[in-house]
Amino acid sequence: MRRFFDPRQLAHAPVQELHNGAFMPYSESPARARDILDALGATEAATDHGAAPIAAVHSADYLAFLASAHARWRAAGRAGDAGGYAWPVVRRRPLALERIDAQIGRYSFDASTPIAEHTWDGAWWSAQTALTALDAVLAGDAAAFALCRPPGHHAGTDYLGGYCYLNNAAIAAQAATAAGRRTAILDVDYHHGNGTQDIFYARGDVFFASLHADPRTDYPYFWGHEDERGEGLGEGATLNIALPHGTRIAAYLAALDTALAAIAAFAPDLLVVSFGADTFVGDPISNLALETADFAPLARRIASLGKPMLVVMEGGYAVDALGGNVAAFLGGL
Ligand code: OKP
Ligand code: ZN
Repeated sequence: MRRFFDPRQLAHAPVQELHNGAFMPYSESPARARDILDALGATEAATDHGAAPIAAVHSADYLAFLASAHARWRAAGRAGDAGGYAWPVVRRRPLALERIDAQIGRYSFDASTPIAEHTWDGAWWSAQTALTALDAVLAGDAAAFALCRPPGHHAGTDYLGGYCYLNNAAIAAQAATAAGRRTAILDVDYHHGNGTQDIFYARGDVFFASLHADPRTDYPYFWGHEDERGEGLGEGATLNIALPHGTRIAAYLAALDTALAAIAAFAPDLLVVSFGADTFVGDPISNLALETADFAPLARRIASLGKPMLVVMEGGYAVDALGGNVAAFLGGL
């Protein structure tokens, strides 16, 4: 299987500084990609597909914001990485504000997603890596792996959050759809892929299924509840399965079978898998209980759908085990 990674993704290297001057450990680090690369060996770089496939998912105003946010933060006399701390959520009317601090609130939903000097470049090449791996699948490969980093599944049309800036899986799914493939997305990261869900929520042409920790107990809290099933033309094209803490592989595979049956009923001809290894028992920010050896049967079960498959990397924060977990998953394909 061809595996894609672009070294320019490493340029995104945020250091989160809190407003009291303390530094917060930032889980989504370049070391994650390095650990996966050590386990995978050789990878192929991305080719630049330009802005059009990204603009097919994200709004022009959001992209202009993201590309310029760090420079404007600095121009406003601020130090460190740009980060949100005030959001227009409580009965506020939509306002077109110029102040960078206000715009960060407008275009984000959490305080854990700093915009560093080279975030735009890293996110750009992460998306291009997904598009390049998609090309291999469109050309006939049974599967391809995009080592995307920063991840993408929490980013919506016009917002960042959850360490995500550009939604790599959604950008690839949209490009596959534009290429005439009926596309389903399966999200098996520990966290609900709220951005991906939002992007396709009112559309019936792309199916979205997600297995994740119950949002009543886990981030991102405000999405991923099982009664969220899509709306309008997308009614029934979203499937959410919420799992309790401590879920092990047997119960996980049973839930996966439910998602795979729904995907099979949609009859896609291409599958995008948002793969997070943060379902691992040793993950420092998560609470499911999959073992390294579980990732191969998990991947095999997904592959049993028999659809051409693009695997896009999302989360996974047990850095020392991450490469082994990813290798186990890819080995199972
Ligand atoms: C990204 B992905 C702050 C907690 C913030 C954010 C989790 C983002 C996960 N103390 N948690 O889905 O792996
Ligand atoms: Zn996650």
